[in-house]
Amino acid sequence: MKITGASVNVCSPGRNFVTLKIETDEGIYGLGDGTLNGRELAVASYITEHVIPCLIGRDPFQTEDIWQYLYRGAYWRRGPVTMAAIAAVDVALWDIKGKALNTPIYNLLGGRSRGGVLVYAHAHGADIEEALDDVGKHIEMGYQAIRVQSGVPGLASTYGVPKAGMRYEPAEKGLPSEGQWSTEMYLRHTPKLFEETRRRFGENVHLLHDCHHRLTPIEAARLGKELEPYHLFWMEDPVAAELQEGFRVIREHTTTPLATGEVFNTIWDGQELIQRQWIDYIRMSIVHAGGFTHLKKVADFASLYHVRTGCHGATDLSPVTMAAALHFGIAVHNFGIQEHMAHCEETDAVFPHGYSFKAGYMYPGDAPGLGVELDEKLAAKYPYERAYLPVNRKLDGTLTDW
Ligand code: EZ4
Ligand code: CO
Repeated sequence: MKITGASVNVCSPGRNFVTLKIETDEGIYGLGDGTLNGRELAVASYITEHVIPCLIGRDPFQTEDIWQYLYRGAYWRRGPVTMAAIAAVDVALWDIKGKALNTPIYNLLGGRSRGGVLVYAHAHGADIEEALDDVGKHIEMGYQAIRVQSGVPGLASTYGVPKAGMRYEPAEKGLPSEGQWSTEMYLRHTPKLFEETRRRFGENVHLLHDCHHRLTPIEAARLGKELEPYHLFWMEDPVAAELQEGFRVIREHTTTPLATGEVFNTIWDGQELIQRQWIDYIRMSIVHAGGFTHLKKVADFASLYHVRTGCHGATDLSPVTMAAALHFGIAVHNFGIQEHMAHCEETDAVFPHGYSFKAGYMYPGDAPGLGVELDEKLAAKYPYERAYLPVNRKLDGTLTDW
């Protein structure tokens, strides 16, 4: 089999997505997601201008060799743009492989290690009451694991909480909006949020929380300690993780489990975190970390150190990545949990898919390959619209992590 052509689709059914389609001489094609929130066109251009010309004529079954060719062959290694482009190619090739062999991708990754993929949903509210009502709604929907975020008294906006009456979608059209941040206010508020959540819902639901890279190690250590009575499934991204050693301080002070890595691109971003057992869950995703070929190696490495997977799965990871994550999650032995932030109706219509949700678990479906389509006609009705993630400032105006 030979690759005969490839094209990049950029569309915006509710939000922007970058999708690669690779075609072969046998009429089989594959899809890959290359969406990088707020930087979509950089990946689209990287793939179109620099990657597609090198793919034509290659055997799509050679996923390892093509991965190495794109990674080592670029000379300029790693980084979110490069790794999202490589992921788009890698996932499209695995989709082709599955379709050609007439089997779902999970069978090529080791088969089923479990019956379903445990997912967690997002609950949020402007204050604790609203957040708790949202937790209740998600429990009614069948979720067994729920991330809880709430507005912080005194701050005009907070990560993870939508504007009144809107769906939560971090990227917004137009230039970046500016959020406000106060660590003091956040640290005073957050233990109360979880105290109230446990009081209302008891111990029979997994609770998660995302600090979104905003604390210093010693601040995160304090929060982790104060959250211990509420037995979180994890505390996510307590600190920005460029400095992996920052996690050592947190780890020395608290038994609250730690998760990080949604912004990592390769194992080299989190190798020490895993090897030193400073984290419990690695959040790298298929789209931002080089596809199945790289993420499988990350998971196998992590398994040696009791670290489980907890892949990023916000709405900026397209249904193509969601399907990929479910094949991955059902197959890898050290799977932990999968994030599930449901897409809007427009997105689901543009990407018809076979995966499903039932009673807290998701299932990849049994279609050959990924089990996701791209309706190109419908996608054309939603042209790209420039959008950015917010930036964040402390109360005195200092730019800080968002
Ligand atoms: O801010 O996907 O855990 N989920 C997250 C997300 C990220 C966005 C960034 O594009 O942190 O909401
Ligand atoms: Co996060």
